[in-house]
Amino acid sequence: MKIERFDENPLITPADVKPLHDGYEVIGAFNGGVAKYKDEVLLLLRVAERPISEDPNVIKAPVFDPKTQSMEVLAFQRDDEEYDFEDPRMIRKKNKLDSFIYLTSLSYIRIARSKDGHHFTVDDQAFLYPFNDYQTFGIEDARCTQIGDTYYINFSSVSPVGVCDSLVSTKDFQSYCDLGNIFAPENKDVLIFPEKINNQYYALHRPSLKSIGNYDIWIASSPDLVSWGNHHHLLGVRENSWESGRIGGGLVPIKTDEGWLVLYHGATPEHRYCMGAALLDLNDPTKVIARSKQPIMEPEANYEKNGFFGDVVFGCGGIAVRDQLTMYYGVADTSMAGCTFSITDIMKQVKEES
Ligand code: MAN
Repeated sequence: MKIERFDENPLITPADVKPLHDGYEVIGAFNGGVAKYKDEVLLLLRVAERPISEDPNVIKAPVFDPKTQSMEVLAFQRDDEEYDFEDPRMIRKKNKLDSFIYLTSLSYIRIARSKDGHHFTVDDQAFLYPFNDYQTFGIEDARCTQIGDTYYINFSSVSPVGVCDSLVSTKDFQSYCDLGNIFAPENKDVLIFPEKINNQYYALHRPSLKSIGNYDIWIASSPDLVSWGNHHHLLGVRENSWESGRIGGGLVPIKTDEGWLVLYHGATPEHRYCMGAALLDLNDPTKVIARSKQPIMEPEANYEKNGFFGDVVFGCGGIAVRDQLTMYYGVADTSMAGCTFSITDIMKQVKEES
């Protein structure tokens, strides 16, 4: 697969973003949703801030209280026998390693704007900051779907009651209308299709199952973008492969003559994240026409392999113009990068390998 990574990569790094809070540092500006708005490309960045810890043996966890609009910071000793600190993203209990109890940073959504798609300026303020009790641990990984002149932005809301997927709409990227939680916990990686199909809206989603089943991609439909039903299992993880641990929707589906092209992420149980592609039927996206066996992109560049959480390429949006797809993607849970693909090349790989 021919991929042209931008010469300017990484396009946005934590050093380009000023923390909103005194005593905090920005450790990530990544996994940004993408919108074309007027004559600009907007990236809806996930900015992760954490309280600065002067002592390497002290690990801090920020928790936001939307009622008082204040942050509480909890502190843990690294040698505390009760907790596990191995994954830098989270704090877990040693006797319950399959889930976390706190995150080590708080994420929210901040907009970066660009006229040429390569050079971005990051807004001074947040666009979406935790605003309810489902978001006390943060807001993460936005995707943006334009339908008419309205932009629908969905994202993960993280709190002690789980990770759910929430939706807001905007027409100007200044103010927004809250449309509530659209998928209950645990659910992530929701991609809303950019138009109705047979009079229904469609979305891909990724329930995270605990008792049986895998981290697979499902599809649902809705009459109004808020109530979702008609759930079908769509794509499963593949054993002994680059996508054996989990898969989840990446870029908002792209309409082509041959079907809906979906770029998704797949990871190993060791959390190496690549991008894969699948083609869904234009008139019935619950039907998979083809799916690539090999990833279409793997972490190769230094900025993709090394960072806060290395070996991650994580696309949340793109812009397709004729045959060229520009993908903006998070690298190593740290920064943003950009690259281009030929849609014909992706289609060729998807169809050849199915
Ligand atoms: C995973 C990772 C983290 C994220 C949490 C909560 O562990 O994607 O980056 O903060 O889930 O969503």
